[in-house]
Amino acid sequence: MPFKAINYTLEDKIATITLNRPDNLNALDAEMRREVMEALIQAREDARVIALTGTGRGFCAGQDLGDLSAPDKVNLERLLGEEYHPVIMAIAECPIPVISAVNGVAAGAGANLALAADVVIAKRSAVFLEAFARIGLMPDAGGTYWLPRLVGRARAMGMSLFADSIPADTAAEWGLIWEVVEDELFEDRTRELARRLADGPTLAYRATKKALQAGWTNDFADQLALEAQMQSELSRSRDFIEGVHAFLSKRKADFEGR
Ligand code: LHQ
Repeated sequence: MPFKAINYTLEDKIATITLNRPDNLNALDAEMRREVMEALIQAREDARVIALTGTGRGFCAGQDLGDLSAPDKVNLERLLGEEYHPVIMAIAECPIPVISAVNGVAAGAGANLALAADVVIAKRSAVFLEAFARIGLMPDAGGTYWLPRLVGRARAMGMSLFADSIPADTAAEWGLIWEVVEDELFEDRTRELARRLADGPTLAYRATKKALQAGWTNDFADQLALEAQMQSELSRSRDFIEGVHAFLSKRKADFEGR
């Protein structure tokens, strides 16, 4: 598929989407949003895991501000609803795991794009900033949803109001992200985690994502019922039978995602 603003590669069931406008820290323009969406749809068919990363020293600097020369004339509700939300939802509801491999600064909608993924890892030199207040806006693209859930109200509020850069180490300490990786080991570690997920029990991962998401709003009894129902479905999968047999035979399971 010919992409311009991103690169898309598929290697042994690992799809990698690389934001590729390094001169402006991979800021999101309309073309990039469209291409990321197309690549996510493609990857869901092709792969068992998706890695999202960026070229150069940035992961993503959020909205391309160069496209907002008359900011007050832009219909932001339409822009967000039609061009950002489908991408964010496609990541959050993706049936296969999505890893954000944050290779550098992640700002504004770029930070929140990263946070929509299931696993977020970052180079030690990377930073996260809810840059919105710097330009007179509030967090969008899912920020007001994820931030308090991930780091609690105090830190969510601080990140949003002060709009300071949060180093990757602090982000991990706060629970904003899963892991910090030394810069020189970053690509290898991304591949290693992607490999593990691609070899993992795809159906169980899909159910885990759904159940964890439902848990934000369900009460405890409903959540227990949901777990029992989904677990019962998984118990009829080939992967469950294989997992138990592999354990009893002391060998690595060969999960097929069925
Ligand atoms: C950029 C950008 C950028 C264009 C760096 N655009 N060129 C959604 C819907 C609609 C409207 C509004 O909002 C949203 C959601 C949002 O995402 S709003 C938030 C938008 N993002 C920002 O406000 C972040 C803007 N960028 C920055 O604050 C800095 O660039 C950060 C802190 C990310 C990095 O700082 P530095 O490491 O010092 O790099 P730099 O500022 O020198 O940037 C490098 C180049 O990238 C530079 O271009 P140049 O030609 O001078 O080398 C920047 O102009 C360009 N760039 N972000 N969002």
